[in-house]
Amino acid sequence: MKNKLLIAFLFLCSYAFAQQCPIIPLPNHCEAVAGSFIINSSTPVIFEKPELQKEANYLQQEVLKTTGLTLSIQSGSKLPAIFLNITRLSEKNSSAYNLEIRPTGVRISGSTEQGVFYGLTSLMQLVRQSEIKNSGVVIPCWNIKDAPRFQWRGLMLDESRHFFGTKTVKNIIDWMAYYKFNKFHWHLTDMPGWRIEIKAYPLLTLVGGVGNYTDHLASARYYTQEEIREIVAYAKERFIDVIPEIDMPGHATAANKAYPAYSGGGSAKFPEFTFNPGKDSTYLFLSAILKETDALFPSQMIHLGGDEVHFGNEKWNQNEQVKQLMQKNNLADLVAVERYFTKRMADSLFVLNNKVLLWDEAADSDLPRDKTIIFWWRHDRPQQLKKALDNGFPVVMCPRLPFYFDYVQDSTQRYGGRWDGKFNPIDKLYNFSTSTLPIGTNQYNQIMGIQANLWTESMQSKSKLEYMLFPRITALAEDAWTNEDQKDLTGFKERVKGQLKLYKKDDVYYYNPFNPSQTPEPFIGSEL
Ligand code: TNX
Repeated sequence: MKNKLLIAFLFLCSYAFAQQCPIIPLPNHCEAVAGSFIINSSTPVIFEKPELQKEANYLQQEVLKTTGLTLSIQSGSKLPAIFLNITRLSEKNSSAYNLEIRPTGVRISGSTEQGVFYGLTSLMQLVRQSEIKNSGVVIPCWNIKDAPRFQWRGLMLDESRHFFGTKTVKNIIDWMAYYKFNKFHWHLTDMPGWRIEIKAYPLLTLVGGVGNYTDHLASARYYTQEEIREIVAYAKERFIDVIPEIDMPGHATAANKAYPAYSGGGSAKFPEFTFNPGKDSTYLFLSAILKETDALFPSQMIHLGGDEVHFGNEKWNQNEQVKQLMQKNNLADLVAVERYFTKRMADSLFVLNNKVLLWDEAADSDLPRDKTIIFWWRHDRPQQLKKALDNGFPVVMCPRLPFYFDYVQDSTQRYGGRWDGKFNPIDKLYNFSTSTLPIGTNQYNQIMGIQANLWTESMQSKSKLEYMLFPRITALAEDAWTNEDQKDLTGFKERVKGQLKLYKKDDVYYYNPFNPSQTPEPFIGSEL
């Protein structure tokens, strides 16, 4: 009797477990329905609005890539089939979608193409986690109604410190799409290297592209404008905007190596770190760079950095041109000079109808609220978040703890950052909550969303990059997409286990939080 009860209990448990929605980020409504749907090579994809042809084709390609099955696009309404449609959903969010899977067919609807795309992504997550049998891929039936919590679901990649190249970037974009991210912030210029081709100033890449964080003599690596266009188009097909960052007036060392005429000097630790804010020609030089950058990125936003200028602006004090600028414009100190510089550069973006994006050093600037976005990164200074919000700016949250992916994820790891001994394990990332932050009840609409930053000082190789990104990207996705009251760490961890299998299949060098010794930390020679 006891045994029978136990068996019945275990059966019920496994049933309940099987009913857990395996999708990441967890949809906001996910209900199991009896039965399953079989996708095989005779399952047609039928799109009911002509603008969905691209999405239908994307589904064909993804299914082929991951299962080997060849779906065809058909018209009509014959079942079984996968239907894609645009209809007005009750949910107002333009990224909302419904995904209904029944034994007789699959229906994905969204109010926009983007919504339909997210429905497809959820379907693909189910496909990838289902067994492929002779009859095809058998996916359980679900009724999903979903919409994102935040409109900014971002990841930043630093390619100045180390350069990874088109193939790796496309691969990251694929995973971003898989987890419903929509902003790729591309940090293309900094101290070790300048990585974006600018036709008006070829030395930026020919000279400024030489070297990286661990080898200052490494041959020049950078993206040509053609490669950038290719990556931007690839991201666009996946509803991801690419936002370039051209860091100024600090972190400018690589540019200054190429064009020393515009350098404002640096410090002993950070030589040639700044641009010269006292020279008109600096503004002309940088504006020309931004004009070419704007033409490459249809996102109509450029991140101008603006961080850590005090690391290397001490020479401004002795610079005659800066002194004159201060006198002429009544600038009391170097912070005022920095602000003057940022305002002038922001103006050259506004002329191009671009928004200016800046790190939280600009939280109390007087830039226009409707054309500026502040990135709160200094977790130890929540007042910067508060200031930005009180000043009316939209804010993207990426505090170092827990959103810096260059920080290690467990206590035994040797290569990567820490803050005061603290670091960023996946649980902490998952448990991030806005409720403890200084956000007024009427300020939540200014929070655009969340982003993690992959600074790459400690990432020389693709495997190290992947090790830092996977599986933390899943927790980030859920922070950005799923409503806070839906989150559940235990269920999340079960879902992550399903993702680790995919990483293995796809040759992704992930960190295994459940068995860290399984995938050892990649060696970073230069840090020893
Ligand atoms: C701070 S975040 C930086 C980066 C570094 C990072 C390392 C920010 C705006 N600046 O330049 O790569 O810390 O964790």
